[in-house]
Amino acid sequence: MNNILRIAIQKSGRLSEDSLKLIKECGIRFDNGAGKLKTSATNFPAEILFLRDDDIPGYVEDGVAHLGIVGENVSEESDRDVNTVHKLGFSKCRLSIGVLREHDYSGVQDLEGKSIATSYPKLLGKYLSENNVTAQIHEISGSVEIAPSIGLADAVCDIVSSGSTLLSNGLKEVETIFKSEAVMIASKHLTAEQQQLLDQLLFRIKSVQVAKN
Ligand code: PRT
Ligand code: ZN
Repeated sequence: MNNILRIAIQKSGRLSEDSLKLIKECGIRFDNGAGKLKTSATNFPAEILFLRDDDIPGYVEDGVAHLGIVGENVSEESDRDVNTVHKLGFSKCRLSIGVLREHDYSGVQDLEGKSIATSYPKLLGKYLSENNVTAQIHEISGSVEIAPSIGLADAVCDIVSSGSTLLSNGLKEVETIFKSEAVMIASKHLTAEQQQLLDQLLFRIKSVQVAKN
């Protein structure tokens, strides 16, 4: 167990395909039969765990997984004690604040005393306190963008990629508080063998990235 790497990736979602592709491009072969939650690589001492992205930082902190691929937004929000070892360049997005389009917004101070719906209370709280703004953070787990139009909150703080979800909910993007992409995170308690395997893997990942640029 001390000389294999357990790599946690998202089971199904926006990170899954690119995470699998990256591992395959590194020359690591494995059977990912449908519905499997764990699989072993056939030509590298590694196991792949398929998890919900939100669970990955905790598994890596606990050392149940040695490595994980996750959005920086999720890793930062989780506040888990892990090392971010490499940026992977896919699933780029941003965490932004949006307000109703008709709202006459002139700056972050306009959020004072307002309520903001988000699934990212820690990152939002940090941003607000850095900007000396006191606002009420309303934590909800999904469909955040609907909150202003149904009167649940004055503003939202959510992940934006193309911006079309904000637009179709009558919102405009007014502040970007965090820029994100997929990252590789690692446990702080790797054995010397695992660290060596991680170094090999990172070398392969960097070679793949260089070949693409
Ligand atoms: O089931 P599980 O918990 O594993 O997955 P999930 O549903 O929590 O996450 P998933 O698969 O939706 O996203 C995984 C990661 O992809 C996120 O943590 C981000 O790092 C990254 N990512 C990149 C995005 C987006 N782009 C994105 N557009 N995550 C979410 N969105 C959503 C956003 O929440 C909003 O509802 O898409 C909508 C906005 O998109 P645009 O293009 O309309 O602006
Ligand atoms: Zn999730």
